[in-house]
Amino acid sequence: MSLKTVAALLVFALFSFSRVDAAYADVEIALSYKDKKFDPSEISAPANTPIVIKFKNLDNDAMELESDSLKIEKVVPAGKDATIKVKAQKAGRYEFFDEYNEKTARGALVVK
Ligand SMILES: [Cu+2]
Repeated sequence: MSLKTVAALLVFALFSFSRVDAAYADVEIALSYKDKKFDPSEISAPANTPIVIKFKNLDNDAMELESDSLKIEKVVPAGKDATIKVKAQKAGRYEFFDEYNEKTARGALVVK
């Protein structure tokens, strides 16, 4: 291969990778927790797209963000942030909760 061919292939490869990256870009969702409630209590995301939840625990107590269907289990101390990665999901409604206040502190991710 000539140097020109190698250069052309490299450029092509770089282009292909960046296109793949763009197609699978994560979606970022802000979610916070205060006074034992999620804010907002319902978040939404597109189907088949990896999700990054930028979470803030603004409460005075530690909490444990948990979801069986989304396979999340994360203790977040009072006043701390957490970045939570969720795999791409099919359309549906996925509940999450604070395990320390499971009955009242509930929210849902709606994927469509
Ligand atoms: Cu747990």
